[in-house]
Amino acid sequence: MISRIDLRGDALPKGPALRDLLPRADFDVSAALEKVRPICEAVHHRGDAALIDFAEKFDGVRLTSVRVPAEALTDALDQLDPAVRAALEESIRRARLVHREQRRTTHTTEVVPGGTVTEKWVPVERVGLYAPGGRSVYPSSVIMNVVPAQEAGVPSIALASPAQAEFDGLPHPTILAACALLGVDEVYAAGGATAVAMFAYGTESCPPANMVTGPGNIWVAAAKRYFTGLIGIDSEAGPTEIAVLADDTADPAHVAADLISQAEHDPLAAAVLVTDSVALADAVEKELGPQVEATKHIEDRIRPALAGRQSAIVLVDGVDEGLRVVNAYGAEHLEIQTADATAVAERVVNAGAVFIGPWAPVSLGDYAAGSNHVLPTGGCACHSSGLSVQSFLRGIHIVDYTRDALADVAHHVVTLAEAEDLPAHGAAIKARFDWKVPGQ
Ligand code: HSO
Ligand code: ZN
Repeated sequence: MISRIDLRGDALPKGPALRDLLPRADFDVSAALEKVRPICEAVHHRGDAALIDFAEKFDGVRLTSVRVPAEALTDALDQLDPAVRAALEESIRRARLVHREQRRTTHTTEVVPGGTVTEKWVPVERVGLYAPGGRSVYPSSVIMNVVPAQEAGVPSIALASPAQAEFDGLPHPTILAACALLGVDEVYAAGGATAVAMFAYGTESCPPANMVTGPGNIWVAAAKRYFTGLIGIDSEAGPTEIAVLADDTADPAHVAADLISQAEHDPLAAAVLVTDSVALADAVEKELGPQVEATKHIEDRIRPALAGRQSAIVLVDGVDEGLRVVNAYGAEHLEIQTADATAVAERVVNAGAVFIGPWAPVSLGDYAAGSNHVLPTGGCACHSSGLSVQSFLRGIHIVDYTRDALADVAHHVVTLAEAEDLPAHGAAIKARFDWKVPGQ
């Protein structure tokens, strides 16, 4: 069901070649780009009318309005199962605890007497959040997007999620209820690339946003790439990934359950076990069979995900070699299930989020650890972080120099301007000192 990659002994390459040996899903965003272009153009030119036509075509329902009426949000919350409501509230509470501490304070550096640089953190003014529908209706992702935006102080937050034919063209009721719980009242029924285009360009009913965040399929990722430069994005999220670094102290039943938990998302989801224990590899593989049988999304997602080229059991000589592998892979989620897991986790440098030991499975982080579950995929953990308050802030440098402080450094500025053959830069300094630059 799952392939093996044997990187024991000399099979483990020393340098960057290692990354090429590791499994990864085919997720070709550039190929999808051409397909989303006409959709984005139609939304640009025809606004709401295009959104309504696309909802009919893709979601099978004719909308009377793209904006979701306020009563639909309160109705959804009233009808929400109380246990689901309690779980969402606890998830929100924990996420707020963590994200609140990510706020940044304004900081002033006195570079020289009379010369200061202040870094002021300003939230993005308007953000459009996307919550998928269809295969993945995740109110938890609404929380993971809204909470950091709110804690960052974003003044205008709107959310889009696909129209659902079975709910009269409204987004899924649990998505609406999550919005109501979070105090987000500006919600649109728009899906995939059309939703990203709606936020990027704005339409009659939806003002444009400065930034779009949120998970989605390849069309959402392609639309985000299409608009890069016009709007900010979080990341081009690809299929979810779990890597587990485990030794013979790990419980194979737990490791198998955790691998399956993320394979459940998508046939392209990646489940990777890195271990120095052949006994554990065999035991996990044995566990996978009955555990997969006992769960729900077997044929459409879990089996293809585990059997796909993106998933594997990787055999290594020891935990040190395993660390090299997981650092080269840069998993979205990385579990450390080894002896002294805390010390091993300290040596991880590339991962979206790290889960330490037997009591911190990825599912906990998906819903209720307090951590964010919008994380870099496809190896992007090597250069990017998950969604946080920081994602919604801009740091603005404010430069404040007195005459004396400028005079003090003027000759250096003029010298560098001349070295770069930009004399007008130097002239802007000289003009302030009657063309006589002190120190020259
Ligand atoms: N594991 C997904 C998030 C999620 N899981 C939502 C359940 N619902 C990507 O981090
Ligand atoms: Zn998940």
